[in-house]
Amino acid sequence: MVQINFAKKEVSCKIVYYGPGLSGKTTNLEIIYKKAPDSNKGKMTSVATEGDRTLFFDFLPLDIGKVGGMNTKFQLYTVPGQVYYNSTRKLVLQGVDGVIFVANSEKGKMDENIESLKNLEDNLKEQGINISEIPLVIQFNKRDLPDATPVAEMEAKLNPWKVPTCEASAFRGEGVFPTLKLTAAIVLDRLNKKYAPKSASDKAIAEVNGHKLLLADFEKFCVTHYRLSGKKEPPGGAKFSRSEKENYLNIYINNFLIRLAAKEQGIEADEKAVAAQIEGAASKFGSKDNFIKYLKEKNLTEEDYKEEAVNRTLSNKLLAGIIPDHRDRISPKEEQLREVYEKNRDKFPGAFDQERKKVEAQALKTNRLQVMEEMYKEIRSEARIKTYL
Ligand SMILES: Nc1nc2c(ncn2[C@@H]2O[C@H](COP(=O)(O)OP(=O)(O)OP(=O)(O)O)[C@@H](O)[C@H]2O)c(=O)[nH]1
Ligand SMILES: [Mg+2]
Repeated sequence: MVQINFAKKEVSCKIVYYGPGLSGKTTNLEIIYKKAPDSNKGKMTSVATEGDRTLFFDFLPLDIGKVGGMNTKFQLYTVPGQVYYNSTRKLVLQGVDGVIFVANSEKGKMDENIESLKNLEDNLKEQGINISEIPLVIQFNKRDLPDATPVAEMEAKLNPWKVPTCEASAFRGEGVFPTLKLTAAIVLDRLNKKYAPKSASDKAIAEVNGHKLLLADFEKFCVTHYRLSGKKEPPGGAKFSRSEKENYLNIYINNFLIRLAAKEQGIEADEKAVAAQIEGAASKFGSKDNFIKYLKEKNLTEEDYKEEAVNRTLSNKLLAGIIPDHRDRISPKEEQLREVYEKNRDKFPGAFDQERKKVEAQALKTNRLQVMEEMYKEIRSEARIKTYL
């Protein structure tokens, strides 16, 4: 298990050399020990060895210096390859971060390689690790032997996952460091992905009922909304004050909640309704062509407006669902009509009876808007919202 000590700025990763007996695992470690600069290596320990057979394990701590500001250390281990030391292999494999499988290229050793690889897969599985998920590099060792099994055959039989491989002649010191470097790079890359600060692309601006709203999407929404409002964009692009952002975020969250509520109720923004929305907007520009020209001038596309049209469609449909409960409040009363008429005489120059239809339409719009506001408020009050503005 990667150990990270943030106070000491230290990272330590465990790499295990695995493979059948006599494939050259201990030799790999011996070469590293022999060739690594003194300042980088600790003591190599071989625990219980008989001749050149490892009975327990070999261990070599290696200091590879600063990586990404952290002092990075590797703990290198070998397992005993002989079949009957499996409980020791399981023990050594505990908390492994990366595996180097040392395969023996010697003629006639293929079955042992396959058996050992299968054993690795099983032992990892016991730890809940899928072999295709852990950093794994296969070393084809003993390439110096004249009758070594062809690399292509070893690839075919030992590497169904297409993990990186290295050819080596460990006892000549060839391929040992390339194998280790390759493995270290994969382990560190994995570490980086896990601990690196989140990239802007998955930073959240808010969480709504457990859903993450992405900052990048929100920023795009702000610009689109700004452009749709018809304001002229300054040369360097629109910049927003905090209160403007707060305002946009409110709308953005409302839109999201509307979509959630619609989904819950099985309400969809069907093509036809959305098209009608767009047509409605376009009609104010005389024709659809004019509308699209207008959007283009504002650096917008019809697709940008479509987002807005979908929101409006869903909002209207949700509203339609609750209108029966509010019929009383929505259909304007005589008193309200008089009031609207009197207050807006510039818009309604004719006599009341003449203007009645228009007055009614305006009052209806006002009332619908009010109910819609309340609907938003209610949906919002029930939502769990966290913002990170
Ligand atoms: N020809 C050849 N022999 C090698 C090579 N690497 C290691 N050997 C020899 O193979 C034998 C076994 O090597 P070890 O490194 O002890 O093997 P191991 O994988 O640690 O074996 P166990 O500890 O039993 O699991 C030794 O005699 C090494 O000298 C190589 O690249 N080519
Ligand atoms: Mg050994």
